[in-house]
Amino acid sequence: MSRITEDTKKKIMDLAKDAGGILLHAQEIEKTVEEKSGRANFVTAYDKKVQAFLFESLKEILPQAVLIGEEEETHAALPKGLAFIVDPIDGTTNFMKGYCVSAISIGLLEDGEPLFGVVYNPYLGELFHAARGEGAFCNGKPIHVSPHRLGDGIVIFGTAPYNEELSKLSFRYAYEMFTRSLDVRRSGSSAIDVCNVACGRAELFFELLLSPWDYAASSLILTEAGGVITGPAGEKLIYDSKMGVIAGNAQAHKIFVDLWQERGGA
Ligand code: 2AM
Ligand code: CA
Repeated sequence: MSRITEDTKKKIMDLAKDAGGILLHAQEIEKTVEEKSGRANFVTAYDKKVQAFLFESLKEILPQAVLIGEEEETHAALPKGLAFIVDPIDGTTNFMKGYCVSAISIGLLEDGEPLFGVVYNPYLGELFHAARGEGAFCNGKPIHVSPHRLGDGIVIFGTAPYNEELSKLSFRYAYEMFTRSLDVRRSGSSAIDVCNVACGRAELFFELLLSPWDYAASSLILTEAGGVITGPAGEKLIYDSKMGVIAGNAQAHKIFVDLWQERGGA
């Protein structure tokens, strides 16, 4: 039995949709862009605005939960008990460019493990959600990872543009996975990518460095959809530091992890 009520779940899902409206109506985004540390790492006034909007409501929905969001100056340590881990805009570079592939991501964790997750893509009006032990859904309909083998599948990858060494390695592994699949894709929103694997549109996703707010919600959606999500060597996901993320149906996931282990991650 989930510890959160249907009413609470609905409130969080409605909030993600309302936040999506802010993205759809955003104007003159490029004028509000600031660079954060490192390469290809941006924030817009809208990232901050959406986070403030989410935090204000989440505080009312579950006052006992700690709030952790990408756009804070300093992040609270992941506590025992309840914590929201929020990415107000996953796919900020796309958002700046008007590329229309970005999402609101809200993960709720209990004792460091995902309990509930919502990813909302306002451009397609797709709301993915999952509660631990209760399955995964897209717009209320149950979703499941694809039954297809990697050889008949699509691989989505992220390029980790903010880390030169990992970017090079990402392209090497992208080529390796390309040769074992039908083709590769790169979207710019890892939350949407993992949800696309969860609903069977692709068989595998990998990105060699992500932050907990990128996968706090989507990782639960993926596992509740019957998929497997770990670090590149098969290690358990953690939600209090950055790590690489490999998500797939069991067969596709194993092919990546086996290759990574065989090559010692090189
Ligand atoms: P963002 O758009 O919220 O920043 C694209 O490669 C994926 O990586 C997106 O999910 C993006 O999330 C995330 N990302 C971008 N910059 C990052 C950084 N410096 N560290 C970790 N993940 C990052
Ligand atoms: Ca973000």
